[in-house]
Amino acid sequence: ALSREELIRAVSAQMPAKRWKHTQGVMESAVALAEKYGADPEKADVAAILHDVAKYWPIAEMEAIIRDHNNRLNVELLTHDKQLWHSEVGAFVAERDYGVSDSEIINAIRWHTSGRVGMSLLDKVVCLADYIEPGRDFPGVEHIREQAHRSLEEGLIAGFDSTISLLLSQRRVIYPLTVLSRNDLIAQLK
Ligand code: DGI
Ligand code: FE
Ligand code: FE
Ligand code: FE
Repeated sequence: ALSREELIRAVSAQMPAKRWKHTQGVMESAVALAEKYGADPEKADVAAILHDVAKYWPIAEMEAIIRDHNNRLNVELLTHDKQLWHSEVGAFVAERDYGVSDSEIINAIRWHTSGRVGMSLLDKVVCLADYIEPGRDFPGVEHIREQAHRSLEEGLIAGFDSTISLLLSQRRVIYPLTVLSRNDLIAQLK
């Protein structure tokens, strides 16, 4: 397996400097959330390093990976927004190209954009860190940060609400799992 330094070098080489800066922010926030909420900080760190590894891959390459591995990957994603593909492909390449064998880490990468029903503790930490990392400055991020102090679930509900609101305002298609994940988090608070 690669050392952490080798992993960082390989991943950072696949993205522009601003995306690597975002990734470093997610690493910092994911480790902090893991420590606060009792997840494994080392797993949070590795998942954060790799979460956007495929973000700048050519669309055709992402599509080819999903099609060629349709026994394991969700081909239905190809009928949805291309923005949703990089997490599925990222999880696959983390395992294939970077030797990550821990299924908790693979799942946290896979579900970091949409969430899923029954998110694991590590899924929640990485998905929320992606919203609140120090470099994020979209409207409403402060509210998500405040909710993140209360609980992972409150933070993520605020995060998914902001994504869904943005998609609504832009008249874009909402991936149904994003809504199901948000509803499931509300159910978990009851
Ligand atoms: O990769 P990042 O930019 O760090 O963040 P991310 O993996 O959460 O991806 C965010 C992008 O994905 C953003 O452009 C909105 C889009 N997205 C997230 N959920 C949905 C979605 N797009 C559609 N169409 N539907 C969704 O439910
Ligand atoms: Fe992402
Ligand atoms: Fe996200
Ligand atoms: Fe990200």
